[in-house]
Amino acid sequence: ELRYPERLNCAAELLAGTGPGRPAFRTADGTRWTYGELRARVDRLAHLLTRDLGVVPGNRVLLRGPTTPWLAACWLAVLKAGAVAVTVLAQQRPHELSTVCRIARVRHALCDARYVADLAAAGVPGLRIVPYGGGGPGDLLNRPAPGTPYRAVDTAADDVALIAFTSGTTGRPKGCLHFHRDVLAIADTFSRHVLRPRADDLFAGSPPLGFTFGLGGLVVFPLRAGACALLLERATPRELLPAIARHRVSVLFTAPTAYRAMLGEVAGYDVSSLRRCVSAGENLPAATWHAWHTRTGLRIINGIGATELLHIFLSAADERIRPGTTGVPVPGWQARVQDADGVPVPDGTPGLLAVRGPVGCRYLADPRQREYVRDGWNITGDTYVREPDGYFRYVARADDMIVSAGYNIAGPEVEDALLRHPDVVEAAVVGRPDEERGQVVVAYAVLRAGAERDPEALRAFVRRELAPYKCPREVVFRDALPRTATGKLQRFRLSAAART
Ligand code: 3SK
Repeated sequence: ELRYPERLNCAAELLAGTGPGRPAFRTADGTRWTYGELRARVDRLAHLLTRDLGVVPGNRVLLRGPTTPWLAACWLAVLKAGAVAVTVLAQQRPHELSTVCRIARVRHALCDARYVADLAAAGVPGLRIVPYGGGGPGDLLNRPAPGTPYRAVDTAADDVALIAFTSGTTGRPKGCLHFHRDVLAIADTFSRHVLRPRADDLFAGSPPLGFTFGLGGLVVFPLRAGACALLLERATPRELLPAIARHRVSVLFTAPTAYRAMLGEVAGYDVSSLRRCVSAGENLPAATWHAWHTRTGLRIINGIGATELLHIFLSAADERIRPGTTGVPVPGWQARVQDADGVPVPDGTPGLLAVRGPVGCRYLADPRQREYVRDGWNITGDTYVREPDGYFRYVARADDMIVSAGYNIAGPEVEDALLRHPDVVEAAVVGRPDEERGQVVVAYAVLRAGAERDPEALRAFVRRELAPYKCPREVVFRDALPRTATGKLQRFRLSAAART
């Protein structure tokens, strides 16, 4: 069981203990910050927040910008000053930003100078926008600030440290409150027991810091381990491979889509520095795991997490990895599969994944709390099977189940089959209402460049892989699939398209 002192400031904890000369952050253009420099910059920012901006403990401060050391420093400074970080994605548009500010009652925003326009256009009444970087008027980084250490605000372990927003795949945002102890708990469970980082590791990856997958993997885990993170403003699959090779990255965080996209080119890069590859954000098909393993010799650590629970709670590493499964409960977490009434179902039977552990879901003023937390269990909205050996296998998002002529069809199973076709790069499967069968299966596929768009050939391929009732009635080719800013497939858009 994790035990933290009653009074705890997680930013102060994350910054303490590592020698001042050790590397903390690097960037692709050669910037290097040591822990000593990071601490000094965080302290200057915290002084400015308190003295110049009048931020007091409990105030919610919006943070917006691409993944840079300054964004990470602002996040740490807000927490060190006892305020609450509300991190959004750089790509979010004005109306999304205004919704977040309204729900979270944000009054201050620290915004990368290059991203101020959209935030200003959001027109949030009373919001004070302070740009950082760029050197323009009012640049936070150019303000004179005391060079003295900032004494961290004496927060309680269960004071709110951050509000993470999730729109899931449906588009109605919910703010998830997380405590100071939660931030350390994700490092002391998944990172400590599954990832097992070393102080000489260099972390990198694609998820932005506005997505808790990225916040954990690129800030919290490296700092808790006294390690270094390469913070990449641009981390598309194309940019990741050269960065891994050039900077000798050892721990990689990215999503299945990116692993698949890198397969074709990975042989052309020296990725021998990698020792840990983590995948989350969506289901990792066994085919992708094997293809990456064949090309690199690396065993991807699959995991499932949730913004509601801050980070990964089911996973496995090394020899415990079973491709095609997500893994087992991370030490400190419990998981089970249950029916709609909350009764556990036997092993081998699909049901709702329910988890509990050191971090729980606390939606900010949202009645959907009652749906997510039932009898002390967090119901993630995923359908899973627990195998008799205790491994959890992903079946589908609970609402992605397609029911056709009485058959339950899990979209991801059909997607896996499509992805086994050598020409298919991305696949998504949805149900379309059908008078006769209730629903029929519609597949959307992205093919590798130059491949022939032949729907019948793909349908025949799936029929060879799966029971005929799972075969898509229709295959639609797209250049790309619709995804959220954090890379999650927007299945609802495809479902809507399939209906028209
Ligand atoms: O979506 C996930 O699997 C995830 C993983 C880690 C942290 C947060 C999330 C939402």
